[in-house]
Amino acid sequence: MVKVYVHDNKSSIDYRESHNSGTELSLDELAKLGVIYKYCATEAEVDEIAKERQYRNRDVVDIHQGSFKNETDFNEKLAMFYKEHLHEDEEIRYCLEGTGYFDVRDASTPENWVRCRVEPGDLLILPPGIYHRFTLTSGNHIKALRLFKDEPKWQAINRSTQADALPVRKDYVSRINQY
Ligand code: KMT
Ligand code: NI
Repeated sequence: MVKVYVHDNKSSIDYRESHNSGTELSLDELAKLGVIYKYCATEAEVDEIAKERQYRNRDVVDIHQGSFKNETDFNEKLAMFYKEHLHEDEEIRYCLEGTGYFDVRDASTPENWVRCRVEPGDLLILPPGIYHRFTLTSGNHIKALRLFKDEPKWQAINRSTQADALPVRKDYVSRINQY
């Protein structure tokens, strides 16, 4: 079951540590950021969600030290995932094995990150336009399903003033402000 809390914003400590400030958020509060959480006991339940939302493609990523040529490649990949970014499409991830942190920006306190710790069975749907980042936990391993629609226009756009001005970002911000 996912655990959701405000990140302590302490950059001096390895980003794979928990960084729990002590303030927990409910799933309703998470939903106010446009992030949907579902627990799926089986992959058949994931298939249902994929069908409803018309996701026809998927792949599996297995992220741990051993899946990379060397430590440098591993660290570079982690650094890339941890860069604050958005997508023009939803990001749907289902944790199969291991654990990971999805950090999403809080709408009311934009300097804060809301950290979602996922474990097997947890499915997260991040809305288009939300700034977020990902990292492993100190367990250093996640195996996850990534869902895509037919033609995945799925690209990470790093945070910048240009990204702030994109229609997808503006739409997200205006939707969030209506809650
Ligand atoms: C992303 O967009 O940050 C990712 O897809 C992270 C890897 S999925 C566990
Ligand atoms: Ni992403």
